[in-house]
Amino acid sequence: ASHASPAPHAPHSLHARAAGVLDGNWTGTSTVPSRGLYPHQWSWDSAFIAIGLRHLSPLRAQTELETLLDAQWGDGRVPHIVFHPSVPLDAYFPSPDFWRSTTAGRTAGAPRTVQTSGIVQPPVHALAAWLVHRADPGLSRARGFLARVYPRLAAWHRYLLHRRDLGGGGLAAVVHPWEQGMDNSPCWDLPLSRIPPAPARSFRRADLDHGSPGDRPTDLDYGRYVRLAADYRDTGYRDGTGAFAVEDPAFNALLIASEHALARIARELGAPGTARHARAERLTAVLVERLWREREGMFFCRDVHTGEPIPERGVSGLVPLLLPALPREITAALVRTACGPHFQLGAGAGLVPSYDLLGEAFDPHRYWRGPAWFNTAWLVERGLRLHGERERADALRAAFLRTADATGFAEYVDPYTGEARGARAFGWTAALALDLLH
Ligand code: 9WN
Repeated sequence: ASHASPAPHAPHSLHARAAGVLDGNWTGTSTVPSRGLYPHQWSWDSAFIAIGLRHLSPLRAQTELETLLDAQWGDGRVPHIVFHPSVPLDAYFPSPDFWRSTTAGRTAGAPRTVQTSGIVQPPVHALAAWLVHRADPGLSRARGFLARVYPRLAAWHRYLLHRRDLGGGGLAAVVHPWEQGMDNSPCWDLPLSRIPPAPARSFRRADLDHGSPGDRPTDLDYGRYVRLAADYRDTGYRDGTGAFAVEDPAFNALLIASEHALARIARELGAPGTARHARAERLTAVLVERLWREREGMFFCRDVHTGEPIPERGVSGLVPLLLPALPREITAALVRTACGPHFQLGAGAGLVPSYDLLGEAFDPHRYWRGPAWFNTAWLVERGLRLHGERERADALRAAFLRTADATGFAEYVDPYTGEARGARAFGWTAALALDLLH
């Protein structure tokens, strides 16, 4: 634990303001990413939010994860959105009437009493559950927190490692850009180019009520998102039939990190965790074998339909740095790449751009095509610290806190200037700032 703020609980401190954001976004059972733009519960947001909330209220952090896992489907998938019934349908698109989880998702075991989306997001949850437990083991044991979440998290990982092994090589594939969480990353341009867009008049983009069009994905991207999601829904959310399938390094690295966390959870519950640790190590080797690019010094996505690597440098290709079992020469190469011309860690705003600064598709303002995001900075910071890169980790942490503070906890920022883009008072920015303050 480190202490970046001398007076973390002073009334107007960064700590107090971050806590204020999380209080303002709390609904009673979970936390919304943003009151305006994202007024429901999002899967990987909740995991990051729980990691910060544990420093304010371990009970709320446990509840955050429990609420999400209560919406798990019978086949093990954890939906990427859990809808709040009291929020008007037109506040966010796609809304429950688009996903129709309770009818279209019936065969896949969608819950009957809560409306959800039918796709998933990165599995940060077991890692979050373990960190939440560690914040207050007494409360966690008294409430039987780990005993209750363990079987659900195990089923979640089983779903990803079996039903989503669409490439047959042992990694999980995402079937929609929203699943990977970096919606309009240039990494998706090639596989998305094969998808005929749904007509623009067939849907209404509620996001443009809150976000500036230049900061958000384009209408063409949205047409393709809608087509892919509607096709998936129309098969009853059956896996293995869709036109888009990609093995992504960050998604799989988070699954592996969470598998290590599940091993610790198993041990805490009195079962040996050794088999799970061994599996996480095997998966690390598979990740390297399938996605590592020695020449570029980073991981690339792989298009399952062509079997080819996708030649774009996204921040997702640096996230595996957080894995403990990576070979030393790979962690060294990742650090060199992060600090090199494509990502310039330590320069500009001091965060990590979401995409190659030298890439043709680079745009400093458009969402995941260049802006720096705080969750990826947190993940890279963790990786740097794990592999002994203390000075670089300290600098990244300082830049994170400075920028979160200066932007009112922005959703993302211009990677050169640190200027705020997207939503403010954003959930995971506040939560992860809190985490880095402890
Ligand atoms: C679609 C909630 C989510 C994040 C994603 C981010 C954005 C949604 C959107 O917001 O995606 O899921 O409407 O753009 O890309 O990572 O989880 O914060």
